[in-house]
Amino acid sequence: MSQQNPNQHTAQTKVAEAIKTDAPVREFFGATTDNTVYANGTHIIGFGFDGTACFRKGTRNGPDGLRAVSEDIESYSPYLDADLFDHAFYDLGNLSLGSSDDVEAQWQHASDQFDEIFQSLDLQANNVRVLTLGGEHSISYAPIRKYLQQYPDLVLLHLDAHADLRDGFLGYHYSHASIIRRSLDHFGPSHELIQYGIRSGTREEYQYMNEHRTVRKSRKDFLDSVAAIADDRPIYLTLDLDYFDPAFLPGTGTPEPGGEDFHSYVSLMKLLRGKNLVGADVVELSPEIDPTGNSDVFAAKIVRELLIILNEKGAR
Ligand SMILES: [Mn+2]
Repeated sequence: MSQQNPNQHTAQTKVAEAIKTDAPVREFFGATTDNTVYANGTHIIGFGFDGTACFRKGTRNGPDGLRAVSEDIESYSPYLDADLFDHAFYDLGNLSLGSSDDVEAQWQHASDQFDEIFQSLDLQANNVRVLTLGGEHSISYAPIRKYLQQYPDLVLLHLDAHADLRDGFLGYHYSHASIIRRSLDHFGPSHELIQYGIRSGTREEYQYMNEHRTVRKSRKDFLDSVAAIADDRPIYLTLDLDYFDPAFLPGTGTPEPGGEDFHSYVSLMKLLRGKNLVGADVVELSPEIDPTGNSDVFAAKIVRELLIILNEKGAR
């Protein structure tokens, strides 16, 4: 089944060029792929990097794994009673890792490319939303930093099994285990961090979360916190797929038992729909770890719901 988005040419105000990305193997859900950033549009970009992964790799193929299964799942979401094809969205392809064998150089190359595309672009004025697909969690650094710079009152929602607050890990300053810590380096006085799903970390990470009250410890507390965010306050979601229980989504590098299910995610999406979600990333899908392919399908549906919500913001 090949899907085509009938609305793919409706939002045509070009605001930036993204000419240097590698072309995607397949576009996501029939999105337009002409390496152009459009005003009032949601843009997918792949950052398939797994260099600092400590346990099991394979997230390098996450973006293309998602694109591959997107052809075979419905564009209509019964949870939101909305169709992905109600609005235009774009697939900018995959950032290039460059030609170096050094993993830090690869990460830097692709991060620089992300910066190059979006650096001079005012996301807010042009109503441009970016959904970055990983890759391991370290890839979120460039998009989160960009969003923190653009939105001085941004709420960073962090869904993950891991606290990711280490000050570097296994010698990597920008490790997948440090991504939230590195994001905090760019926090201003009105930024806010809300973490949920965390069930693994060091004593120091837990001390930090408890002291700064960043972590929500029950689903109800978490959903209440999201509901309490002012409707127009910008929200960025960074979603590590190991947030979900490995029984549902085993295809991830660092699985932790005791995770969330799809229904709790739907509850969050219904809440976020009434809020001002401005960008997101979905990371840590490793297609090769789950040969059944179920994890890819699960993750593609996670991305579909997010895309629908981001798209609706463009339609306002
Ligand atoms: Mn994690």
